[in-house]
Amino acid sequence: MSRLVVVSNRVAPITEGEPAAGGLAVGVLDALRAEGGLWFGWSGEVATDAAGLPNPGRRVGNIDIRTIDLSRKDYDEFYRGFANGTLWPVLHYQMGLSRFDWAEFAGYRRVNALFACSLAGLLDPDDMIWAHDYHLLGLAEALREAGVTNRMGLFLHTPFPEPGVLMTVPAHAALIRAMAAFDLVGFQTEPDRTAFADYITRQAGGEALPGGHLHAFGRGFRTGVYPIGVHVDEARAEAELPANRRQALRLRANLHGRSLILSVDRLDYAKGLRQRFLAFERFLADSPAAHGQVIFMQIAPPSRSDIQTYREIRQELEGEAGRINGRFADVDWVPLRYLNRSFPRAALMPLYAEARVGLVTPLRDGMNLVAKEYLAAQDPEDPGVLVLSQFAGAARELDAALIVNPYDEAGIAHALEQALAMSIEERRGRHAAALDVLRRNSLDVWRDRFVADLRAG
Ligand code: ADQ
Repeated sequence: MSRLVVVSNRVAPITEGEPAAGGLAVGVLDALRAEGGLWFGWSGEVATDAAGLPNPGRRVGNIDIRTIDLSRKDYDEFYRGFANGTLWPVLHYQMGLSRFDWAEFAGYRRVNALFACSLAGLLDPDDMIWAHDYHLLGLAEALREAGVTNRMGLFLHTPFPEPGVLMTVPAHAALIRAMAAFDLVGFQTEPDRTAFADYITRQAGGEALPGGHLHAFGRGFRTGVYPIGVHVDEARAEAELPANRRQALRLRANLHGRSLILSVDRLDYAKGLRQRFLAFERFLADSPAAHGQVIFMQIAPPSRSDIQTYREIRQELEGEAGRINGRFADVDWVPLRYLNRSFPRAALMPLYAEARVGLVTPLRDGMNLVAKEYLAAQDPEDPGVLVLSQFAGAARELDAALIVNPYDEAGIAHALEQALAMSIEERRGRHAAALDVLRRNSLDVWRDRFVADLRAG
């Protein structure tokens, strides 16, 4: 059987026997552990003498790991610049936060070509290449230019926006042409796939054929929908494991029987944290009976903090948290706890299980694994309620959640009231329905379907 070669921007620092952090890392590791293979990507190091040559390899279990370093210019133009300053906001419909610079786009293409050239020397003829996410939209095109003819697939973890939104990126045509060099392009949801196909047919003169096949730029390729999932039973087992529950037990003791609303996100403007804080303020204003009875805890470790918009959102949230607490806190109750820190994934699961409400309200999200982890971690006999943004990919599957518009403060406030008052019968019913979906679309199913489709051609 052909070897699986996974390419992602970062190779997660993994240690044998320990779980990986983050959605992409968990999914990728899982895919590789199942049949072994090679994981290739950026080391995370910015080196002054980066020559694009792979660093010495290492092996973890049945996985070979190869990395390259980036230069400061690569990092600035590719990572901070086009990938996270231009593409990320547009992919999340936040065009106002996007900036564009042709030099940065050239840097993006240069780093994709650097990945391709370094990887080409490590490939066997029948290796199957699986690229991940918005950093590597140009990888297949660059590999083909380097003479590589292997099968190549891309899975996009983010949303894919409608053509009119994508076209706010001046380099949109070159980007789409590059994506069409893959043999298989996978999306989280059908609307994402349709938006891409719309661009191909309406803007690129291409043709859509049955079965997700597209024809454009003189070649045929396939698209598909592969919603990423979680290991359902593992999440519940982690939630129950005494070794993971230290923080959760401290939290429970400190809640004194109050109900907990919990949100967990990377600190990112696409996650809708500011709007969520304002919705919680609205809830407190509308529900005096909840004062002293409910605590909202937001866990949000900083990410990409060398990008200006990320520094701004952090400052803004600190201001809002202080203001809301100043307005409502009492001598023995602080309504909003804002934690700017990360937790080991295993410790998150028992925290989810403590929460009466999981509040997940991104403005846009490819999938949102926190929503799925929250449900998977619940005690089925006494489960909490998920309040979920209609603009998270997960909302396509989880209609058993209370679905809200993340821009509607009053609507979220109302959903919080409804969740906190929900009967145990209704909570059990919704939770059981959601778990059925999570099991059907587990992380294993995601991996197996993508790999099978890529292999099938
Ligand atoms: P993210 O934007 O990072 O992922 P998400 O899907 O929620 O968002 O995954 C975050 C992962 O990181 C979860 O597994 C969560 O447990 C973990 N995490 C979050 N906050 C944490 C904290 N404070 N401490 C420790 N761990 C934390 C991108 C896309 C998503 C898509 C995933 C996977 O933006 O839309 O669902 O990839 O495809």
